[in-house]
Amino acid sequence: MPSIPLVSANSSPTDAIAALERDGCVVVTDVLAGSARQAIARELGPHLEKADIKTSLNEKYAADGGPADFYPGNTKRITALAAKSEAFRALVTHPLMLSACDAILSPNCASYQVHATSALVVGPGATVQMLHREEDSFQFFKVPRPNLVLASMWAITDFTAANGGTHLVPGSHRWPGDRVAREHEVAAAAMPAGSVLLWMGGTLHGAGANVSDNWRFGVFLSYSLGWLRQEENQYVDTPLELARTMPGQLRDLLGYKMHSALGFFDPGPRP
Ligand SMILES: O=C(O)CCC(=O)C(=O)O
Repeated sequence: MPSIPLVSANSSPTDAIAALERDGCVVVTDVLAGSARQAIARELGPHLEKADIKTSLNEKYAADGGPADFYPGNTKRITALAAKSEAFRALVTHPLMLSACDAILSPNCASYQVHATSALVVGPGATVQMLHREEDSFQFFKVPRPNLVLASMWAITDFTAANGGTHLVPGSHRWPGDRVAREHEVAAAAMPAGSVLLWMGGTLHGAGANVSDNWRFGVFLSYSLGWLRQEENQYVDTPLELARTMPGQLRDLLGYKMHSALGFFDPGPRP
């Protein structure tokens, strides 16, 4: 089985970025303190309690012509995390993420933005998710695509090969579109709580099956080039009234910022 490079938060971000560019994925340990994890879990808890444990979405998607194994059951998914959790917002502007985005995305844009957010809580009995690429929404670019998206998964609980730790195919960010991953090319992200897994938008990945008795709690956060359509509609999920209360850097990253001529708006009469 291939392995996912592991670096400590104490080393320079350039080590993590070099591994990310080389292998398409990297785990950085000790990034998120216990207090921050608890705050995220506390703030998202009431939303997760109300969330469906998706059991039948695969059937629905297959009936609609979608992939048959994108939404394995026994998984809770909630989105709009920037609106739901103040502790989550600190992840969006985390220096490690900004360094990685500067290296991976900035060469292709004037500024990058949040692409999508979600809490992905994989329960016992969940089956394996199909491998996919974060950049698959951008079908008009042929694989391997230019760097469009950078993704991350923050371990709120431990991730193991048994509890649904994310599957990744190291090196697949450079593969041609018709190359299919074989079983021995897939690695499971085993990482202690407080770690963050980063992967390139072109890296094949998917949630693992959970054959343990524990829930795997991860927080997903991705970024894209500022001239692309965001995967999650941040203007709906973080409406202007809420965005106005946020620090400028966070608000800009959520998309309340122009990219060259894109995204102008009528600010209304000046006071
Ligand atoms: O939960 C995971 O580990 C990965 C989930 C994922 O890639 C997705 O739902 O698109």
